[in-house]
Amino acid sequence: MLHKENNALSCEPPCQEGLTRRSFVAGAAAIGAAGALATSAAFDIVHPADAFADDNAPVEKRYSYCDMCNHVPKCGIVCHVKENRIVRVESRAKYPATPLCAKGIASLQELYDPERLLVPKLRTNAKGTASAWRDISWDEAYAVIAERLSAIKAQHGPDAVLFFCGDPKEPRGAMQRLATLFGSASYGSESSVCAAASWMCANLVFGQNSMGQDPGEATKSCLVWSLNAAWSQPNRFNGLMSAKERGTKFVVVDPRVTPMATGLADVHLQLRPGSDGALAAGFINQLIIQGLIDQEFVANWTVGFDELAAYVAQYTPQKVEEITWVPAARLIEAATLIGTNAPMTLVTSSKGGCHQTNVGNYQRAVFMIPALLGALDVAGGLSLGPGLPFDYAASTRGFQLEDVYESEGFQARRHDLAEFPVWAKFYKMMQTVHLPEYVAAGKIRAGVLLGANAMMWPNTPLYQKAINDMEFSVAIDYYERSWTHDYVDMLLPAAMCYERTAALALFGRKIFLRQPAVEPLGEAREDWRILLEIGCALGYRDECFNGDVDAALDALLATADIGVTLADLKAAPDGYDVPGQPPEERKYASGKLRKDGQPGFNTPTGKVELVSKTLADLGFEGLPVYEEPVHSPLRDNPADTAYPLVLNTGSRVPYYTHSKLRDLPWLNQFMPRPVVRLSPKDAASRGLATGDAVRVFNQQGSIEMEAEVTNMVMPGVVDIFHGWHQADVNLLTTRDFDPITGFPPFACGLCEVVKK
Ligand SMILES: Nc1nc2c(c(=O)[nH]1)N[C@H]1C(S)=C(S)[C@@H](COP(=O)(O)OP(=O)(O)OC[C@H]3O[C@@H](n4cnc5c(=O)[nH]c(N)nc54)[C@H](O)[C@@H]3O)O[C@H]1N2
Ligand SMILES: Nc1nc2c(c(=O)[nH]1)N[C@H]1C(S)=C(S)[C@@H](COP(=O)(O)OP(=O)(O)OC[C@H]3O[C@@H](n4cnc5c(=O)[nH]c(N)nc54)[C@H](O)[C@@H]3O)O[C@H]1N2
Ligand code: SF4
Ligand SMILES: [Mo]
Repeated sequence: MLHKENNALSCEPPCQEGLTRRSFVAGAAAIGAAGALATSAAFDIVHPADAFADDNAPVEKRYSYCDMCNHVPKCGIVCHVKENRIVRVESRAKYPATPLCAKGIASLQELYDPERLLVPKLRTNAKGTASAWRDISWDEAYAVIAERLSAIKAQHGPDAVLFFCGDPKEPRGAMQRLATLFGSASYGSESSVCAAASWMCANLVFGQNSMGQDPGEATKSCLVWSLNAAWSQPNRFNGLMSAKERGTKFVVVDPRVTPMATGLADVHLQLRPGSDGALAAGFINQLIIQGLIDQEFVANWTVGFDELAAYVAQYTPQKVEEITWVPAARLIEAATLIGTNAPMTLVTSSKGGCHQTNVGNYQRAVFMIPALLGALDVAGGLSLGPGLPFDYAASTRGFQLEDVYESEGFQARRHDLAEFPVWAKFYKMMQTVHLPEYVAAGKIRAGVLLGANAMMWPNTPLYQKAINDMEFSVAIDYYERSWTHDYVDMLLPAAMCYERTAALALFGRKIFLRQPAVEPLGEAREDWRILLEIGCALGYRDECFNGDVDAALDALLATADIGVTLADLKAAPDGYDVPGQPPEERKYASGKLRKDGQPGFNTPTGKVELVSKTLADLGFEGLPVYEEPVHSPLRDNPADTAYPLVLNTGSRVPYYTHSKLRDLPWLNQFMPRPVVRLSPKDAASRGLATGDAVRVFNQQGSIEMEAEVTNMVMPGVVDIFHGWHQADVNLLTTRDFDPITGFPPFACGLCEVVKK
């Protein structure tokens, strides 16, 4: 197993005995020149690179952007390059997302991490045990992939091959194109558990994907429902703080005392995780009772108001307090603050609020709030309507071959249709949470797994087994990770962000092209190139541009049909402004939101749906009804009473991204070991203090970690970050999926904590 124990790390570069700077630089240059001959062993001495750069070598500055948190868009970086090695990174001026956070600064340690995967590898022992590999050439890798995938396709059809991207967003366009070329309707991504629930709920309510919108100059109040941008999107936090300085009022809904709550909130609603549906119903009820609703908008542009009003009437502040633990007076205060400071805007989260068994209902209720207050598509509110034709991963539907995947019968072959009909209506990608079931049933037999991590799912071992049981799988990653790659047949080394081009960075109508700052180390190749070359090996040479990433990006831009070419982007290092009209307000009234040109919204009724027709037609409740989480302290379920603490997992920390970055000395020092955060009250009643070794367990599993006692967490709740292989919290999270979105309850399980 390649992975180091985190507590064995020091902040010092590894010992370089016997190696002078001169000999190292010469060796590195030779390796760079030899390119394909470089081996991973040769790079074990490189850590960190800036310790070895020749001080006298000329420095060249090259522009890039950081991908350490896989955000779209990313923070701008200036790389200081000496002899094909980056010796310094810093924030990039004239770039919309900046400055760098700790992870961005540590990106050099990731780039030159001696444990990076740098050579293609083919398994030589049985899957499911500690891996043994044989180094292979790219040509051999592609030949094996083409032979195995083609054979499985010939015998079981194209849908038996899963094309999957984990958290990395940049390769999505190339991956979906490859899947479609292969003819597989089994394309999926981490969106199965991230963000897509929120987009879908917005779409059900007002016919457009949304996660809300940050305050603009005209915004008077902002409802932040569960985002902790200070740690999950630091570049965005600056903008929110500026809005605060301009006088925007903030309500923050979060179970924890986050920097958003302390830095921004005029009112902080500290709710029990998973009880959001009751809080949202109570919030709407208050807006109605206090007469704060925009009557004109509601009368003309919504359906179902009377039913909604009748439903939420039961959610009095007192009842909401019993369910959510939010004091009644706070709820009233919060609703008044937002309802009397128009225009308001809403900010939701791709994660904190999505991971609940009730998300398909509760997030709809949250998106109804700006609609009820008339804050849709007005200055300072939530703008709607068509922007540039790119998706959030900077690809276009045209490039992904929309004509083919939308063609007759293609989507009807998807494996997830029966379980997740609402999801299937909105997304041309599988909801992949039932992967173990699809593999067990023989529906999926092979996988191209890019940046995939088995620990991202609830009940990890089931997904490890699913990957293990595939007849063939290939993973593409920066590292060998035993918890996932012990179950795959082949492992391919991916180039990191400073070594690659694709995809594009978009900020509204501004587009940035990244050009590689340095050549990839070893034999690593960029994700887009790998996917295009797999396509070539499978026989789609023309459609995959002979593996040429620049040609692919040019084609992508052509499908966007905005008159921009790759050459235009290359000539505009400070970003290319796509000419266009300034955004217009109230497009729903002028008919500019709908494809048919009629006034209204892109919903079946053409109105904002307070009762969803789509859901009602598919046999679901149309109203945003609240249901307790499947495992809840309020359910009085005898099987759960031994686990009195609410388990809130995955709240982001500033120094790690999911399962990544644990080995980087500059970051590892902040949280060297996995911790469970709990309140002083719960710690005292269990005789626990910070630093104690504890066991956290529930009906499903048990993990061991260190206690951290903190007022950040409310009594009755514990907080555990995900992605620690030595204490994987997804051994404790359950597979109780929300029936509308398919999302797992990462935020609202149950557990108990005891001293070891
Ligand atoms: N309990 C719990 N579970 C969760 C969550 C939670 O909050 N709680 N959050 C969920 C969410 S929102 C998400 S997004 C997922 C996280 O999704 P994951 O896919 O688990 O994310 P990572 O661990 O960052 O990355 C997966 C792998 O991709 C590799 N990698 C990173 N970038 C690249 C790249 O550009 N190219 C290639 N080829 N490889 C790359 C990394 O080395 C790593 O091995 O986890 C989900 N799981
Ligand atoms: N440093 C860092 N940054 C990241 C990532 C990372 O791993 N590390 N991951 C990236 C990804 S893929 C994602 S999806 C985003 C996520 O970005 P965020 O959504 O900001 O991430 P979280 O911190 O998980 O969740 C935000 C807040 O939700 C709260 N919360 C938890 N449970 C509930 C609940 O039941 N109801 C409500 N209302 N709030 C709840 C948590 O206390 C937390 O403070 O971050 C991205 N940025
Ligand atoms: S927030 Fe940090 S990790 Fe994310 S892109 Fe910016 S610098 Fe990189
Ligand atoms: Mo995510």
